Amino acid sequence: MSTIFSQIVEGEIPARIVYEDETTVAFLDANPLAPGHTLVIPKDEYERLNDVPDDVAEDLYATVHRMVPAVEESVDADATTVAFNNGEAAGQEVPHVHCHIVPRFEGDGGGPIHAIAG
Ligand code: IU
Repeated sequence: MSTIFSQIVEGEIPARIVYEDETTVAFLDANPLAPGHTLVIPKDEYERLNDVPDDVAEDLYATVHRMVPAVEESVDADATTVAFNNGEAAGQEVPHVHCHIVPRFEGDGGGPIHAIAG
């Protein structure tokens, strides 16, 4: 049984895909913590960052690096919180590694890491 994110990769369920290359996809979070909240995932299924091979990790980081300024620009954010919930005890709900890029705004009231909780 594939993860919900694999189903997005396969086009089996809809998502607002904002970037795609051979190994990674970025799409808008369905329940955004802020407008423009984006998730970056490897196309292949790995539960945790610990499971991701080096070459895929490089591609994943390259996509995050590319998406951060794009996300900030798209919603005129002042900053971004960029984080992985890596494992259940850290609040990871979807067992397919994903990086949150959450737009942040001056005075938005979110803490440095608590913006990602849940
Ligand atoms: P977490 O780090 O595993 O807690 O984050 C999962 C995220 O996936 C969370 O922000 C959800 O809103 C998001 N998400 C989604 O975008 N589309 C879905 O179909 C499901 C979860 I399920």
